[in-house]
Amino acid sequence: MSELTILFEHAHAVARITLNRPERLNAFTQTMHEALRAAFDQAENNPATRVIVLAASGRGFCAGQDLADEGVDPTKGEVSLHHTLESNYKPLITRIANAKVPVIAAVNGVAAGAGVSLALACDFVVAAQSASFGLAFAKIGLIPDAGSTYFLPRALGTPLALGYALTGEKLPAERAAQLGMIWKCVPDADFKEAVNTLSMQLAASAPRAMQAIKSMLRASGGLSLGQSLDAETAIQDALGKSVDYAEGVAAFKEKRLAHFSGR
Ligand code: LHQ
Repeated sequence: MSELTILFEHAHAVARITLNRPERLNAFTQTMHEALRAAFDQAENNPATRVIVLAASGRGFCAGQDLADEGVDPTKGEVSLHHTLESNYKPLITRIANAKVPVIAAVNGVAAGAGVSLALACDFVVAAQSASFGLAFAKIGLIPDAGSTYFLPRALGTPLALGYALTGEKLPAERAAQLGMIWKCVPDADFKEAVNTLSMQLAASAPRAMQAIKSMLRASGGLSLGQSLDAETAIQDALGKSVDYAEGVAAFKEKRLAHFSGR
C-alpha cells in the first residue's frame, strides 16, 4: 500500500494533484478524500496557482468509490451512502466546478463510477488513447452519482447518456473525444506532453478572464438570453478596466506575447 494517497507538486504556476492508490486503481477511500481536500486547499490558497492538474499514479485514473472502504461495503452490514456523498463527493465536485482556476483531468487509464464523475467535473479532460470511461454504477445496483446525472446528458446527450449508464459499457477515450465528452484523446506516448502543453498554455492566459469564462459558461444552462447578455455586460465592463486587458491589447498591437498579472 502506498503511504500517501495524494501527491502534491507546484511548479511554474501549475499545481499538480496526483491520486496515489495505484494498487486499487486510485479508488476513493475516506483517507484519500481528506488528503484530496487538503491538496485542493494548498493549490487554491496559493495565489501563484493558475491551473490545477488532477492526475493519477499507475495504470488507472480512478475506479470510483473503494467498495471495500469502511461505511460503504454492504457485505459488512447496512450502509448509509448519504454520509460519504454529502461530506466527500458533493464538496469535491462543487469545488472543482467552482475553482477560480481551470482544472485539467489527466486521464491516463480507466475511469469508472465516481472516477468518471470526477473527470467530467473538471474543465478539461485530456485522455490517453488506452483510457476508457465506465459508468459501472448500475452493475453494482446504484445510479450514477457525484454529478454524473448532471454532466452526462450535457456532455453526451440524453440517448447516449442513458445507453452508457444503463449498460455500464466502457466508452473508449477516442470515442469519448469524437462524441465531445472530453477535450482531447492523444496517443499514450504523447499523453504527458499534451497535458503539459495545455497546462502551460492556461498558465499563461489571463486569470480573471479565465475565471469569468468558466463561471459564465457553467451558469449558462440556468440563464435566459437576456440574463446572459446582462451578465456578460457587467463582467466585460469590469474586465475592460483590468490591467490584463490593457496588457493584452498592448501585446496585440506590439505583436508580442502578453504577460498577464491577474490584475
Ligand atoms: C477496486 C475497485 C474499487 C475497490 C478496482 N474498489 N477495489 C458508490 C458508493 C458510495 C458513495 C459514492 O459513490 C459511489 C459511486 C461509485 O463510484 S460506485 C462504482 C465503484 N466502481 C466500480 O464499480 C468499478 C469497480 N472496478 C472495476 O470494475 C474494474 O476494476 C475496472 C473496470 C475499473 C478495471 O478492471 P481491470 O483493469 O481488470 O482491473 P482489476 O479489476 O483487476 O482491478 C485492479 C485491482 O483494483 C483489483 O484488486 P486485486 O487485489 O484483485 O488486484 C480490484 O479489486 C481493485 N479495484 N476497482 N472500486
